[in-house]
Amino acid sequence: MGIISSGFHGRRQTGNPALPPGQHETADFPVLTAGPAPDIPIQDWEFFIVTEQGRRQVWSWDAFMALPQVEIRTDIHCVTSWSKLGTTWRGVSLDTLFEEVETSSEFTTAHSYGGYTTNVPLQDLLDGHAWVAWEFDGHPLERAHGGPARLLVPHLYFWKSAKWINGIELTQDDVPGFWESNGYHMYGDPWREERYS
Ligand SMILES: Nc1nc2c(c(=O)[nH]1)N[C@H]1C(S)=C(S)[C@@H](COP(=O)(O)O)O[C@H]1N2
Ligand SMILES: [Mo]
Repeated sequence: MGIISSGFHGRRQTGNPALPPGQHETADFPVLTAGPAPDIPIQDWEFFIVTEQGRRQVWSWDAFMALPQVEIRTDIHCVTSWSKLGTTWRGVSLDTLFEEVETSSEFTTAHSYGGYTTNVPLQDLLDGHAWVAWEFDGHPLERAHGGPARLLVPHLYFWKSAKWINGIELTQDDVPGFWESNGYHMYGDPWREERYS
């Protein structure tokens, strides 16, 4: 038996195997927002999931906080080429939020307060791949970074992690969101450098 080694190492090595191609590590946490940051008081905050049939589930902040909370340690990758390694978050798994949702849709649109949207296939939100996160590095998520809570889908470029998340809409088709309508890739896998379409 030979060792399978060649063939998958054609890409330029960055030196750090945790860094996807074309990315560099940053220690700080840049803020990237199109437009002003909305201000959502916790008493007004809610999170919804609406199915293609129009069935709607809604959580208040208290109901959301009563759900099982998990700690997430993950790397994040922004399409503008910075990556931040080993970030820690706390929040609720989308698996928990989708527990009672019945759907035959394969696609979703994440909706943010302020109007930002981004499309993510349903399977990329499930099986431990995505969270609604409200704590970063042991502190409540700063408003500039999406507080009170943001979507966290760290295996895709960070524009998919919608800040100030308000809810998830299940859609029949893959509908481009804000950046996807402006030339960003429909899927956004950093390991395949799916930056622009
Ligand atoms: N609601 C909303 N979410 C958003 C954005 C935005 O403009 N509005 N920008 C996206 C982009 S392009 C990136 S790179 C990340 C940046 O998150 P950060 O500001 O916490 O670094 O948020 C994403 N989520
Ligand atoms: Mo971005």
